[in-house]
Amino acid sequence: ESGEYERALAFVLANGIESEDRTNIGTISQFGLRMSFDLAKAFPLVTTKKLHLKSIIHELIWMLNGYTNVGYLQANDVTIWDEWASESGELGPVYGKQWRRWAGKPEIHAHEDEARENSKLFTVEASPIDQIANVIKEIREFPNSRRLVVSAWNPADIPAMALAPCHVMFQFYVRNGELSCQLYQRSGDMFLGIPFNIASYALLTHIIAFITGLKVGKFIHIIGDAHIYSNHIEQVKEQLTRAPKAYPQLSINRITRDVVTDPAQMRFEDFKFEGYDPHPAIKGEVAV
Ligand code: THF
Repeated sequence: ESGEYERALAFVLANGIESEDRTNIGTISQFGLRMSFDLAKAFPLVTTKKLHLKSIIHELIWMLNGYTNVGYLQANDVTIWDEWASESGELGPVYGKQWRRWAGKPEIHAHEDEARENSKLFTVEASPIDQIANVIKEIREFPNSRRLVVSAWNPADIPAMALAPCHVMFQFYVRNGELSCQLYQRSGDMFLGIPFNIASYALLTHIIAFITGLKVGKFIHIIGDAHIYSNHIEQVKEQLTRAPKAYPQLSINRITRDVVTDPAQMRFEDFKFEGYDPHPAIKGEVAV
């Protein structure tokens, strides 16, 4: 629903508690926010300031390809991860790595000894886990599953990451032929990051629905530490004077969905947004 983000933003502005933070910029913060967007109606692209859609789409394609180096982003003029990258452009084992190549070994239980004896588990053991492919397979085979979860929070890998995952995990839910998604975000930059994040997970839900032949349902966004940086307060006040407009519609341009079996095959040109008519952009510095 248009206005859902603005309500959450206004809530943090009115009720946020002044806090010091890792970046030393200072925030006002609230804990435990929830927003819900009906993807069946429209695509939740914030309208009270103009968003750079190109960055959002390329960032998601980048993650879905398992990339962790800003090279792909830079080649497409997307700079939003530059601040955290090493000289070679590396971010460490961040989202792309955990989504597509989680380096865990499945635990072998006693009752599986027999299966292990005679086959596959040995070969499976050492190979990385593709959580995205697994969740797509699970959606296809067991749409009612309560395990449609992808986790980016890998405690063993966190020390090597440029930034610990803000988007800790997401879960899909299928009912009545509709795919819904709920995200748990541990930390959310309400002015800069959150509008990007809403659009990104809405787009992810559309992509997975497209590939699995489902319609889109809801996107539910849960935020732990929801904060406004002290150097964004004026921008937020300006933004909240603006009336939300109608959201755009997304269509995915592919002749047949059967051609796409892996979301990494989606291309920038596949996504067509119609009716995005936002208020002007508002600049803000990103806290590093
Ligand atoms: N760190 C902080 N402080 N805020 C975040 O939103 C954030 N992210 C990612 C990782 N660390 C973060 C990076 N995502 C912008 C948007 C998203 C980012 C980082 C920066 C940004 O500057 N947006 C501007 C310019 C857009 C553009 O250049 O395309 C904007 O006006 O929206 C949360 O995922």
